[in-house]
Amino acid sequence: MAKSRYEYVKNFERESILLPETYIVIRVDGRGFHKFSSKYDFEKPNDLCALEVMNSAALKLMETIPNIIMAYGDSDEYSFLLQKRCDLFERREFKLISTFASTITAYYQYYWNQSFPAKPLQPDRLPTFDARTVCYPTKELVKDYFRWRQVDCHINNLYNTTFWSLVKSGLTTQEAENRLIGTLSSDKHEILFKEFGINYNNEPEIYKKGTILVRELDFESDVNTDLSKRQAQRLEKKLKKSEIKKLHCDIIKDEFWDCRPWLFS
Ligand code: DGT
Ligand code: MG
Ligand code: MG
Ligand code: MG
Ligand code: MG
Repeated sequence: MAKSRYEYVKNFERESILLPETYIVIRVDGRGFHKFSSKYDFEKPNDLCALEVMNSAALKLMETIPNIIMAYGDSDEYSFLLQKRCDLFERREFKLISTFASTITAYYQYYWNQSFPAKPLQPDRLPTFDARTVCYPTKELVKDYFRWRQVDCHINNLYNTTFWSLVKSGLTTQEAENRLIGTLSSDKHEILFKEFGINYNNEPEIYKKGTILVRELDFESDVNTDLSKRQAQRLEKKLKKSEIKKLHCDIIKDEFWDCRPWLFS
């Protein structure tokens, strides 16, 4: 087709191509979920049903994009790991982040309507998500990224569990906040145990550890980091057919990673 005289405006477009041979992590996060959770009356500190809406949306996104090898989420956020050799959208950053943000938003709304028929979404506060990408050049950095998110989940959950126990026992939110200033993790464990009979270690794993979605293969699958082109294609096929498991386990220790070499193939 002949070019129109207006075609030149395309020259003003800008592209950002993510570094090749690096692990791309895309994190989506709910916009203004502090207000969203209060408008739709989330249970405090954790609303299991709302967390499952997030998990379902993330799982669906992962099913539609086979390049996502694992994901980790808690609260209103989810991080997705793409394979090192991933060529989705030719690694165009804006295309990736806009697709992830809009797809998670669409699925979140879909599953919300399924899970909360009694709480229809109102146009003055709809759930929407932002997204960002980070490229990590090494396995160790990727592991530390996910460890960072899980530690964050743990710190927030311990704080929130203690905070809301204090508030539910009669303190104002300001009083509860003051009570927790300067407390260590061990102090919060003690407040929970001594004042509320709660052993934090027995709290549900989904709250303490967040949720991991991971494509599973048998450990025996011959996976190493230097696959030939044919081996890589075979692994790709296997991964596409593999089951996506939902876990609430520790990803800080090496064990999770050591058992799953295909995450870095
Ligand atoms: P942002 O991300 O900068 O647009 O602002 P927010 O308000 O989304 O802040 P963020 O993402 O740092 O924190 C997530 C908020 O969502 C936080 O205020 C707690 C709330 N939230 C998330 N999950 C739950 C839940 O299960 N129950 C309750 N009560 N609140 C939750
Ligand atoms: Mg934020
Ligand atoms: Mg948020
Ligand atoms: Mg957040
Ligand atoms: Mg188009």
